[in-house]
Amino acid sequence: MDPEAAPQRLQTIERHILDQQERFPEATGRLTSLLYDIALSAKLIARETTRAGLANILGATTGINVHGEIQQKLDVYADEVIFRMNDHTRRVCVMASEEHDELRRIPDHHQPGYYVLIYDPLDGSSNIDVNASIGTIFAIHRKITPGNGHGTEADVLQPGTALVAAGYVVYGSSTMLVYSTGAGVHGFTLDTSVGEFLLSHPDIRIPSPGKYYSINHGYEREWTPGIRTYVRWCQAQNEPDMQPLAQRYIGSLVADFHRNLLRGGVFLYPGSAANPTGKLRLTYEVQPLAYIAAQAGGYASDGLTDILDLQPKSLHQCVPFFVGNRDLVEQLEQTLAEHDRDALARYRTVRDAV
Ligand code: AHM
Ligand code: MG
Repeated sequence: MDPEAAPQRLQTIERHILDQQERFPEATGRLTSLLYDIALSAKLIARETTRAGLANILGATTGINVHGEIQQKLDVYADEVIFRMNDHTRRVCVMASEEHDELRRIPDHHQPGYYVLIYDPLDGSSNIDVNASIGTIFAIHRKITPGNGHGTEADVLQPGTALVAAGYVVYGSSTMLVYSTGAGVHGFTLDTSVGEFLLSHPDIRIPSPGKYYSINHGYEREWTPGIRTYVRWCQAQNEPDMQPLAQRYIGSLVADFHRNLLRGGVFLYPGSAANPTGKLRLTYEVQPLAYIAAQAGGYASDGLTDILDLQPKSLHQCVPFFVGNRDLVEQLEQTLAEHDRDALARYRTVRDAV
């Protein structure tokens, strides 16, 4: 074999996480190992998602999850893989998942650790049967309650500013893991022939100007005047000198977010008059993606407040979610402030109710 054909510089995710850890001389390696276990879970999930049809694993179980949605078999599989990968390592004190109403306790015969792991095991799972991209989202906090015991709700319900790390995996035309520990955003592509995530997108910055706006147009009749005005602005309806943004919406949050992160743009999942908090969940969908966006130079808001500053009230709490290039999201906040004063006040009341 020609030695010239060897790759110039290969960095595995393990090596990269270890290098990041060296920034913290006091680090014990527990976070590094936890991230590595998440990467390993992602490989197992990717193995199943890529052969979903072949393995006859497609289709729904008879289970209904806490949100009343039919669980897909792969949801259940992904949920269990992540839990079992982390329930005995002494690194995690409690877990929480989209698929479970309550916190997931570390089994009594294992010792709880120092970190809190919150995850959406397989987001966008209604896309599985049509072979569109789906994703896993994860968020990691430190335990803040005293003692070495099990984590509690207080450990799970922390603001995004307290995140230690967050990321996502997108199972698409290839499998990519994107994560941050607060020193930029780094993306890795799974090389299935060697079974390793290799650094493919170092130090991702959201490009400017943004290219896309992403919203479900099917709900247009539910939109507030502010959202209508903003979408018309994205389309440059009244701005002859502005280049319109192109519209893209898969309906799979990780995939929509990932595309906009790499190409620039804004993703919107607003509330409606009937449902002012929208659909997306703060702790395991919105906070981690807001953290990644901020680390890549972007910004995320619920229309009123920086997402990272919100104090979650409950595990499955929903908030409106607007994320992308900072200028695009700030423009949205401004438009909502001008056009949606009453709707914002109603939303604020719901959001801030204890
Ligand atoms: P899920 O957690 O049940 O998979 O639902 C979340 C998904 C997101 O991936 C996506 O952004 C959103 O639902 C799409 O919702 P809608 O079909 O209402 O536009
Ligand atoms: Mg989800």
